[in-house]
This record gives sequence, C-alpha cells and structure tokens, in this order.
Amino acid sequence: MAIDYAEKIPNNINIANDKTLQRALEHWQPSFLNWWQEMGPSDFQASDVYLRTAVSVDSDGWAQYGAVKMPDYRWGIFLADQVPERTIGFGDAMGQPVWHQVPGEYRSTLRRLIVTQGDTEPASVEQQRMLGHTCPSLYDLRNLFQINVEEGRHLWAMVYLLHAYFGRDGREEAEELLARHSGDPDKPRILSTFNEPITDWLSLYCFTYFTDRDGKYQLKSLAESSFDPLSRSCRFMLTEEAHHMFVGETGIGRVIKRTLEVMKGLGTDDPAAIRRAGAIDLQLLQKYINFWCSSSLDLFGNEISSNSAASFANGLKGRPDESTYTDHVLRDSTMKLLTPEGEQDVPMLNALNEVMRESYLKDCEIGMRRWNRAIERAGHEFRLTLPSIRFRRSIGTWAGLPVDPKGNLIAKDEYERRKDEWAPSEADRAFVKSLMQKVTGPGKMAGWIAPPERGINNLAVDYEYVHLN
Ligand code: BYC
Ligand code: FE
Ligand code: FE
Repeated sequence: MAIDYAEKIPNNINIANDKTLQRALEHWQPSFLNWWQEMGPSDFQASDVYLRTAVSVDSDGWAQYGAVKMPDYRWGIFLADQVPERTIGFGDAMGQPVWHQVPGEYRSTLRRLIVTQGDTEPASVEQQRMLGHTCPSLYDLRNLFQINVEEGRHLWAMVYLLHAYFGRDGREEAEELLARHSGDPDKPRILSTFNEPITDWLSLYCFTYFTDRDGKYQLKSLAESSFDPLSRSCRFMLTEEAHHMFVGETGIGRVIKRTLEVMKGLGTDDPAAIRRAGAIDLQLLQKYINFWCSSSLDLFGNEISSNSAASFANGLKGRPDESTYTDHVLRDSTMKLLTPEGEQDVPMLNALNEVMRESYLKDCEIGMRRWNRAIERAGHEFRLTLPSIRFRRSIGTWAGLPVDPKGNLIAKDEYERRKDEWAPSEADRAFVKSLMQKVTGPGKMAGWIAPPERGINNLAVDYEYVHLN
C-alpha cells in the first residue's frame, strides 16, 4: 500500500480508519517535535538538507530525495507489506499462524522488547546532537542528519506499536521514551552504549559501523517475530539501516585512506609524525574500534540468558535470518561456551544471545577485511583487528574482568597499566577532538579524512548537500 502524505502523520496502514489510535498518535506528535527541537541536532534546524524520505515500502524506488528543513521532515509509520498466511517460523509454536494482536501471556515481554528497541533510537540522536558543529564536510553533515531523522522515524515505528497494541501502558511508555535522555544521571537511556557521549566524528563512524550493526542484528531477530506488526515494522526499518552502516564503513575507510596518503607523503609510519600532520594514526583508530566494538558486544545481553530462551521458545524473538538454520525449535541442542570458569555446555536456547553476538562479529569482519586490503596495498604490515568477544565487557560472564584485546585473562594491575594501549586515553580523545574543525564549503574536506568516492543519489561530491540558513 502506498504512503499517504496528505495525512498529518504519513502512513501506509490507514490509521485514519482507527480514530482513537489516530488521536492518540496526533497527541504524541507535538511532544515528539518538541523533543526534536530540544534534544535533536543542535542548530541547523533552519538549514535545507538534501534528505531522502520514504515514499513506499517496495525494495526498489522506495525513497525520494530533496531539500528539506529537518523540523519539516515527514516522520511517519511505514510497515513492510503483510506476508499472506505467514506462519510462526521458530520456537514451540512453529507452524501456527502468526499473531495480529498481542497474546495476553506475552504482553509484558513484548512491550519490554519494543520499549528497549524504541529507547535506542532517540538516544542515538541525543548522543550525536553536537556533531554538526564540527562536521568534516557538507556531505558528512548531510549523512549525519539523514541518520538522525531516520532514527527519529524508528522511534515512531516503535511508538506506533505501543499505541496501537498496548493500550494505556503503551501510551505511558511512549511518553517515557521522550523523558529518558542519553547520559542523564537521573533518567538515562536503558542500554549502556546509548549513554556514551559521541562528541567526535571518529566515534560517529565507529558507532554507525558497530552499534548500528547491532541494530541490524536486533531488528533482524525482531523481524522474525510471531507478532506480525512488529515483524513488519522491523523489516522496513532494516531498509533504512543499510545507509547508517554505509556511513560507518566508508567513513572509517576514508579516514584510513587519508592516513595512508599522509604516511606516504611523510615517508613514515610513526604515529607521532602522523598526528603532527593532522591525521589519525592506525593505532589510534584501532583503539576506537576496540572501544565501540566491545561496547556494542554488550548490547546482545548475557551469554547465558533465560530471557533469550523464553523469547525464542515463545516465538517473540528469533535468530537473525532464522530461515537459514535447519533446527528451529532447539530443544535438543547445546552450545559450548567459554566462561572464566572454563568451558560449559549450555542449552542452545539459553545461549542465543551469544549465537547472535557471534554472527554479528562475522558481519563486522567484512569491513575490516576491506580496510586491511587498503593498508596492505599501500605496503604496510599493520592490520586492524576486532577485539576479542571477551575484551572490556560490562555484561555477561566476562563482565569487569581484566582481559586483553586478544581475549587473554591477565593480571588486574597489568590491565590497568596497559588499558590506554587498547582503548582511547584522555590524550587520544583530546587529540581527536583537536582535529574536529567545522568545514562547510561545498566540496571542501577536513584534512583528517579523504573525500568519498561518490556523492549521494548520483550527485557530485561537491554538491551543496546542506544549505546553511
Ligand atoms: N545494558 O537475559 P539478559 C539500535 C539487562 S541497537 C543494560 O542477558 P536479554 C540502534 C536486560 O535488559 C538495537 N542492561 O538479556 C543502533 C535484563 O534486564 P531484566 C537495540 C542490559 O533480555 C544505533 C538483564 O540485563 N535493540 O537499534 O536476553 C542507533 C538480563 O538480561 C544489557 C535491542 O536491543 C545492556 N547492554 O537481552 C540507533 C532489541 N544487556 O529484564 C539504534 C530489544 C542486558 O532482567 N532488546 N541487560 O530487568 C532485547 O532484545 C534485549 O532486551 C537485550 C538483552 C538484547 C537488550
Ligand atoms: Fe534505528
Ligand atoms: Fe541506525
């Protein structure tokens, strides 16, 4: 079904047919816009930004591009098309028809999953709100704002589900989603990564590479859900997500490209010399990767989790790409898990957070290989690596333990002594911050990052992607 833009809230689900729901959402809309003004991108609200807006949910030609002032962005509710006669694809009720309403016994668990997902979306906008002031180019500034408006729309996607299917508590949760704030000491966001500040663009690229990719995996697992409206919402969100990870992968790739140019020009790989030349040495990039990758690994929850077992068995949350597995019930299988106490056999159902975490790490490898090829082609021995799944963890059996990036448990004092080799130190952060100077001439680029290979939607790289008003 096409998206109706004549409505106050654009949507492809005919909310005009349900006046109560429409009223409730129209009541929430001004709170959202208020939140956007107060907690969304600082300044730039009057600028014309070359943004894409969803116009249908078909895979080809779903978006339209044009200059928009961010507060006029048409945030709406778009669900992927219903799959006729869809049946439950995993768990104990495998093969039965999917649910079009929330089963009473799963109400609170489903609400918790939707609230947790919903909470991350505005959190990321809050985390990134100051970045516009230090953008490396108009191209990057536009990409930041594209991601921000879409994360705002992802919030709408979850708020729709809360309003449409969870009655009064759903409406209360929707209010709370605007009341918690990233890093707020009294009312923080739910998951730890979303309370980390993102005050420099290297962190933004790492966040969009690693943390938006956690989003991809969580959304894929919720897209398998037997609760059909959740599945359809998440399927369409995934379409938008690809660009967020693209910004991360190409952003880090461009940082590396620039660093390699500087190394070639100077004829040295000495990090201090590279820094003096205003570029980011690969060792420093590695620390940022270690930081954001390990933080994102925590987002999958505990290795051994009765929540994950129940969510899977009951059909609420599947594995990403569930149809690629053969066993969809998992009552008889186990998984070997390495814990600090040694190897343990864990019922597979309880180990699903770890299964997801491992498939996520495999996906993270793909970009790493591409970056390393560029380093290799330039004739350098250095290779970027992903930190061990056990490094710097705050959740799960390895939480708080002194583990090095290779995964070895080491002495606490050695860890303390060496942790600045593995994650950004204050001095590293201060250096990165010193590079962050706003560059806004069309086609101009900050000195620490190479220009992109191509522009957005076939436009030139030097197109004026943001017209500053
Ligand atoms: N921080 O059984 P356990 C995205 C809690 S990113 C704080 O191990 P479970 C995006 C947990 O809630 C995708 N608390 O975990 C990216 C539980 O509390 P209760 C976000 C944590 O339930 C970029 C207790 O510890 N989406 O979209 O199996 C930009 C024991 O939990 C954490 C989702 O996460 C943590 N890291 O799984 C914008 C999907 N980890 O219930 C957007 C929805 C665990 O005992 N959420 N806890 O009070 C879920 O599927 C699950 O809630 C979790 C945890 C994966 C988070
Ligand atoms: Fe999102
Ligand atoms: Fe995203």
